[in-house]
Amino acid sequence: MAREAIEVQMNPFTAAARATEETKRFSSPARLRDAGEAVKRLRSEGFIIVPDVIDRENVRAIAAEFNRLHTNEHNGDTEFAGFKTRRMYNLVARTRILDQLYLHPKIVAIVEAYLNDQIQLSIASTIDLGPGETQQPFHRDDSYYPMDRPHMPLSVNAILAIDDFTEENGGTVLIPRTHLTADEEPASNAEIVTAKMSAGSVVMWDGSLFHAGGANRTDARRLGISAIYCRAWLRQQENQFLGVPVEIAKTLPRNIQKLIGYWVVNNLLGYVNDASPLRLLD
Ligand SMILES: O=C(O)CCC(=O)C(=O)O
Repeated sequence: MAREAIEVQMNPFTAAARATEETKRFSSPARLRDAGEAVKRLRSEGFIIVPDVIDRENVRAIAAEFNRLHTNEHNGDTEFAGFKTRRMYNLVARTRILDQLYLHPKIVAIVEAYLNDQIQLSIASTIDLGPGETQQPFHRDDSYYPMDRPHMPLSVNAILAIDDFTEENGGTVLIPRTHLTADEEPASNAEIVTAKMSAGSVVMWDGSLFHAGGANRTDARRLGISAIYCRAWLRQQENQFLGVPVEIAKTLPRNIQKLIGYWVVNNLLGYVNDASPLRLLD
């Protein structure tokens, strides 16, 4: 047995034991290196747009799937959720059509290289802005982690555009560089950038960046799919263990099982009877 493996068994708190955690990445070292430029921009600006992540045919298939799944019951009942915005949660349990997004090699490599940590899916939801929707209040996704700001990046949101995102139809609005500040709210004269991108592209931002869904001034809907990833040792926004019934969890691809939390983190977090929770799915 390798020295490190023995050490892990003996004492999970040693440097060598902790170093073995670095093997828990979905991305190859080459992919992580390729993410370098995107990571630099995420660090400095707080957001990036990755063009053409999902091809047209798959975008059309995803649109058709949510046309089927969404009903008007999914409209919000607060200003934050949007009275004219349909949202559907717990998507891992509902459809397999988004596995291609959750584990997209480019997206996952950017998240892993940026957080430089083991990651998990915190929440996956649709955000479908209806005509006449007003702009959502600016907010930071990671506000539910009560830490002094600025702090280390904890999460990355990735929204896939199923319709083209424009200034008119409610493309996400972002306030550059606010992930680096401790401000309670954005300055009234802050620069605001709209994520203008074609369907199939993805806008990604650090969970500390101020942003909001834009106002939809068109007569068509604007559908985005949001996948928020976070460090694997944080509490997920959605409770994936209850949200995804175990009968479904057992049938998921291995990396999706890991991504929703069936994996040991930092050698000690999340095990069952001293073994990986994955064993319970086999
Ligand atoms: O739909 C968008 O563009 C962003 C929405 C958002 O940030 C949220 O609902 O928390």
